Amino acid sequence: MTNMKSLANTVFAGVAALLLLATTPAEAEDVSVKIGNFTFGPQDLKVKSGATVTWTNEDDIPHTVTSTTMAFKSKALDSDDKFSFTFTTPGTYQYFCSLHPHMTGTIVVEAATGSNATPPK
Ligand SMILES: [Cu+2]
Repeated sequence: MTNMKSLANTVFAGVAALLLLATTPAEAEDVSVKIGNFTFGPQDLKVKSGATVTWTNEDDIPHTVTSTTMAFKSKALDSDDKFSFTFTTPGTYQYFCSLHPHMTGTIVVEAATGSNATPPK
């Protein structure tokens, strides 16, 4: 009978672990934006709250990632330099390159609640 009880405990632990997995909020996304040819790509990006966006400069001249509200601001990124920012507050974040202000991009951060937070296109 001891074995049965131990088996039951093992099964219970397994079920508990599965439940924990199922109820843990979705893993925060990691999203990449490439900077190339004087363009942020994708230029308009929609992410869930908690997502970390990483910009990589693939141009051979420096660029920056500068929020219009100064919510975030990179240093001048040389080739292959990266800049990351984690968006924890829903909203629309517009940014540009302070060296080439015609380079612009937008990050839309949505609340990370429910699986239907993103309406189908
Ligand atoms: Cu630039």
